[in-house]
Amino acid sequence: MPVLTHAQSASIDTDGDGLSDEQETTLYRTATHNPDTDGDGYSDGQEIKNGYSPLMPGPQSKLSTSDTDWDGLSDGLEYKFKTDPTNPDTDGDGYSDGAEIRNGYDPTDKTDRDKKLAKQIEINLKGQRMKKILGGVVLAEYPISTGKWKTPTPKGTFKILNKTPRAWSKTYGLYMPWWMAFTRQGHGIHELPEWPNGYKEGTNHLGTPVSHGCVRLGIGPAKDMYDWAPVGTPVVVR
Ligand SMILES: [Ca+2]
Ligand SMILES: [Ca+2]
Ligand SMILES: [Ca+2]
Ligand SMILES: [Ca+2]
Repeated sequence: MPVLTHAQSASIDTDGDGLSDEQETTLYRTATHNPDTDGDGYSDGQEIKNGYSPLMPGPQSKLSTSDTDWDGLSDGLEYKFKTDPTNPDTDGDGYSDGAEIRNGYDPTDKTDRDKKLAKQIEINLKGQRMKKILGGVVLAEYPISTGKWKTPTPKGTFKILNKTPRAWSKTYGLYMPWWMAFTRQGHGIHELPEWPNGYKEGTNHLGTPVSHGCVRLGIGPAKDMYDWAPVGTPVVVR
């Protein structure tokens, strides 16, 4: 038998399902000698390509929602974090993969159970979207409203400077729930503002730049980001 180079062995696909043996063994945790691991009539390769889990049968088994090992982390995110979707505690440290990701820890480091993954907030002005990123993996993406053209949100790399659950803007006379400042000039991330008479800005503004330079989030995402991002988290605006 001829000796194969690494590149050749990485491309071997014994069961012809479109995923190499190496991918099946080290990443997807599917069978290398069975093209349809979950037996639902769709090959492992087809399922990955179309966003379905090759480990869970049926048309409801989307990568984004299927959780084969019930550890709180979807099969799709397990693949992105390179954890084992069939083992609830990949690094065997007593904390489930889902709990580690929720709390910002590395679920694959066997030697250091306290190793954290880097958090980052990415703001896309053109797309009016915010990304919640942990260890280079996008955990969530939310619609936002940034500064209108007269008062634009500044581009650049910043960080969360301070946080307060319900800030008051003296300049504009409004409340800014779940406030996180990221410039010294008063730019921050917060929930859709509320006026003292009880009026709250409508969610229809999300996706359109209408603010005075701040980054507005909807009800739910604003608190999610507030609870998730500690002071010091990098904020990249582009
Ligand atoms: Ca294969
Ligand atoms: Ca299948
Ligand atoms: Ca899982
Ligand atoms: Ca663990």
